[in-house]
Amino acid sequence: MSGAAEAIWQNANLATMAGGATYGAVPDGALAVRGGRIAWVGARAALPEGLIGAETVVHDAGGGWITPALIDCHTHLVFAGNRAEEFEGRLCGDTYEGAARRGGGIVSTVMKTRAADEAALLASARGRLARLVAEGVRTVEIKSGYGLSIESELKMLRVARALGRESGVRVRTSFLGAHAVPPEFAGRSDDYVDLIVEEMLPAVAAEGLADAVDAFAETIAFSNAQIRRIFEAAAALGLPVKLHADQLTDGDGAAFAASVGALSADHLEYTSAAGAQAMGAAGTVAVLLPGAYATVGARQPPPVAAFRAHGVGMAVATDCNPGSSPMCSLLMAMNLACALFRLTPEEALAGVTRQAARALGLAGEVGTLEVGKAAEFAVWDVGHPRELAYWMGGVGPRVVLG
Ligand code: DI6
Ligand code: FE
Repeated sequence: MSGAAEAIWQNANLATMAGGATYGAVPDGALAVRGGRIAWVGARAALPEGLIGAETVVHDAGGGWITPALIDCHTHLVFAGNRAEEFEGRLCGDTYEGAARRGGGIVSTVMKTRAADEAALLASARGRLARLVAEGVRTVEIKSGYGLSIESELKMLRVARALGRESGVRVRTSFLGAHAVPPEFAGRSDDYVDLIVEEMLPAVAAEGLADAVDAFAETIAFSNAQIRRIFEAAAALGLPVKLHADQLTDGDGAAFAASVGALSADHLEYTSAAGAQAMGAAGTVAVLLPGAYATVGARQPPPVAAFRAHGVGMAVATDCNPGSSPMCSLLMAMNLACALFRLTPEEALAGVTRQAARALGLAGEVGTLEVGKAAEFAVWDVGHPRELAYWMGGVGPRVVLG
């Protein structure tokens, strides 16, 4: 610690999410910021005098709660059009897989996304990002996967990067070329995997457009053997991997993700106890997506008890996408994770802070209120942090820093 802080926040309760007490709570705490980093955090009574200088701006948090800024670690934020018709169809007896098999589903969004230019994609995603930001989100993961051709995948990722630049939000991109088999490769999924490995991934990496590589392991998408090839190519390029696993069927996706050291395995409704155990041993984070669970009308929640038993960190995210989760509210995702998956409100808040940071490989940078981390936090006018998961949306933070 050297010199006075630029800013100090006090008259606040801190939910540091850094362990120790429940919520890592520090009642009547103080938080000091220097050079965009958290310089000091703790009980106000213990605040070192030297931190307050002539230039230090002292903020009054009004007795509210300060949490780390929220992190949405799984979104498909960039896409064109919407699929309200498909939603309606499901309510009249259709299924998510049925629509996909008939050329609807992901492929119908692919057609619209291919036809849209960067400006149009940017404009529609900008609105969705703004809704997340209004809830205190400062880090968002954005996947490609509605292009499924070299040019269109690059286009999506460029839009994601542009969104980060223009908004100041930390955007982490994931290349999801293996999201669906594009129509021109129907019946030739291995050839499409060749294209991903030999051309798409190298082009994406050459432009520095991906921070990670993702894939959809599912009977209607790609096999673990196909995805292994993609993940080997990712590893050769130094890119971490994550996996859409066991969403609609148990494809042994969790254990597969763990075996390749994936940062996260996501969805996981059909994951077995053995899969949860493998994830625990590997340190792979379980990303729970209750918006998708609710929207596709799934019946089996992810094995939360097994995740707890095996020490698997659980993140919570919106999965914002036009098909299975048309949701732009991370607070709503927290509420649904509690209501539908029985997470505790503390687990839900950890799921959008500390665990979400781990799922993105950003645990050293964001996700908790700890000295040295980025000074990105939100001030909430709530009496207790459990209210963030309790309200069904609508509790925006008063201030978001960072
Ligand atoms: N699983 C999902 O829930 C999303 N992608 C995936 O692999 C759905 C994407 C969509 O339906 O457009
Ligand atoms: Fe997804």
